[in-house]
Amino acid sequence: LATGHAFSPVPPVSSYNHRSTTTIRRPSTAKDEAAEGGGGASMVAYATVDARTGKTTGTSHLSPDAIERASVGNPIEKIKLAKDGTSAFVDVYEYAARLRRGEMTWEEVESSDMNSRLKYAGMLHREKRTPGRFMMRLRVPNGVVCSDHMRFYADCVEKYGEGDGVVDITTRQNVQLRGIGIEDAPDIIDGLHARNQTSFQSALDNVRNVVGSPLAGIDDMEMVDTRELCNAVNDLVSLDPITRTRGNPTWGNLPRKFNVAISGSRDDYAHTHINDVGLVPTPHAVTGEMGFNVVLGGYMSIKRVAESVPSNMWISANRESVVSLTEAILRIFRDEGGRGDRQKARLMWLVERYGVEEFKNAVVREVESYDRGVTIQDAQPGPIEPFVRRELLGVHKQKQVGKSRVGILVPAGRLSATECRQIADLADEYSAGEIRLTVEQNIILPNVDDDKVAALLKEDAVSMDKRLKVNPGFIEGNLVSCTGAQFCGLALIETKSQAEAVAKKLEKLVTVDRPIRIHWTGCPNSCGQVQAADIGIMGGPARKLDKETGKMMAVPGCKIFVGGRIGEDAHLSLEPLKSGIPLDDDSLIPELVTILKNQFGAVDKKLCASVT
Ligand code: SRM
Ligand code: SF4
Repeated sequence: LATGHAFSPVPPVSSYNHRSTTTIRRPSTAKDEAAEGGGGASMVAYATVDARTGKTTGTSHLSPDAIERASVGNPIEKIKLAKDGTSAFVDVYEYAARLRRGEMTWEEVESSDMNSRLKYAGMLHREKRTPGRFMMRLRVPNGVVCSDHMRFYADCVEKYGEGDGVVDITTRQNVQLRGIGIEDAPDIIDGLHARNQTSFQSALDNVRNVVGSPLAGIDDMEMVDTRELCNAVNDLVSLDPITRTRGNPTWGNLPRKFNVAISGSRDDYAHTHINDVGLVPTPHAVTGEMGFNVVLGGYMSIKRVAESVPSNMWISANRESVVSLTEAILRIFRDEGGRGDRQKARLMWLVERYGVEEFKNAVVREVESYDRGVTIQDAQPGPIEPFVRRELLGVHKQKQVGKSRVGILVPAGRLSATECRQIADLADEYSAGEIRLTVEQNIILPNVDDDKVAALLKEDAVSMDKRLKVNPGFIEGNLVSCTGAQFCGLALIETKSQAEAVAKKLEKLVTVDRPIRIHWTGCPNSCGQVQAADIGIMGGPARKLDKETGKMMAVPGCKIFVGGRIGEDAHLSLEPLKSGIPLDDDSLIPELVTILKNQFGAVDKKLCASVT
């Protein structure tokens, strides 16, 4: 696990509280000039240090040019300039204290804090669906947690009831706690920090959870153990170099979110092709040294879905190289990335502005300026012999003799408090307390003694009538779903519960002979990565004949994407095969059955039964 640095709400005594605000010249606009009586540039003031924490502000790390552009940039840029978010966790403590003392209600919390700035503490107000309640997003580098974490998550959410108080495993191998009230947040933050985890800087314009291989250290086909590298990148972005507390303001005012994935094997479990920075394990062709080819710019959004592009860079697979490369790209992105249109602010746009070769040169120059002895070489040739991506669910031998990994389905990544505790108990009994999370929103228990596997499979918590399963069907077991309308205000449809229900129905109707990855996403942001799925279901408008009135009426619907691929042969399916499909069983299920039969070789269950 990453190095622990507990948060202290009391600012450490330091020597750098010398300057709390500064001003820069802002390019004059017609409006500014009119306000100032015409002529001359105006000035913009921003805080450089938060006196309460002694932490520098995110803005203070930006280049003057970036600050100038932010000051005339999109509304989020202006909010970030006006009131920096990197010390917003202190406001959480202050609000919580006042709420607990009955001095205010949550409705009186400043709206920009409630709905935007507290995201810097990982707290996302679910205003539209559960007003006053927050989702708290953690950072779980490489998706490694333990039984104590699971029990703590259960304790955090349980009081909010079975409906609202749940724990989700996310598509970034991460954890989100739900139902949280601000008044309880300090205890959760302290509890996380005591357990070497944090929620800080996990949302808004920050680096997101660093994804690695869920089989790190236990895989006989492993090329790189990604755990130390994910922890190192996580520490880079979430550990303040001066105060040594969680949350690093240096990377706290990026133009947009920033995703890093480090793969450990040819399976590419981390999905390098859909991350801003993807590290693809590749040995050096001449020296044989293990390293990474670097791919850049992959992302999904409403306006654009882009697969990563090769950057013609190769780095050694060690901590110093990985951190230096990430730092260099972050520095360039932070200071030069777009601050205007948020739909054009992801890394890909900057790479395209430079051109790949020029961007590479800029990264090389930046890394050289650190003078750490890190070199960037040209990309190395990838392997040519065929490779079949391996499954994560079920029981598989590890590289350690006598040990197995056991992958367990968590349908749509959703866990109740009870299920969290069941997983913790299983982990204590069979995997020395360790639990791995996957981007498919499932879990793996590593290091299970071979002779204990049979007992594990007989455990009630994973019996076939329960949600958690070791050997689910090929459809049910490969479900991924974004949050959807139960909690997400952007959702056009409910996802997780429908995803689970539809998968069960499909399992009853057809038989397939291989895993079929059905992903659900509630809106075009594609948090559920539908373009990478075998079959992707994206919320969208639909119309259906109302039998009573005889008129067409708007109903919840979807677009269906088919043919996305993951692994070495990754491919994104950019155009939907079908649009405007109503979500009801009469419409969606037949469409899916047809697709499964025509494109994935599915056979009717009845037909199968009659043949056998
Ligand atoms: Fe996402 C915004 C949930 C992975 C692309 N995403 C959101 C918000 C924060 C919107 C909101 O404020 O409600 C969602 C919070 C809902 C909630 O209550 O949970 C949300 N995204 C999620 C999660 C929880 C889906 C899940 O059920 O697993 C994932 C959390 C990952 C994590 O642990 O940090 C999640 N989101 C993704 C991914 C997948 C990935 O990273 O591999 C993507 C596509 C990849 C990418 O980012 O390039 C993704 N989410 C977006 C976007 C579009 C980004 C863009 O550049 O426009 C948004 C909208 C935005 O950021 O403005 C968004
Ligand atoms: Fe919300 Fe849309 Fe992301 Fe689903 S895809 S979690 S609906 S933003």
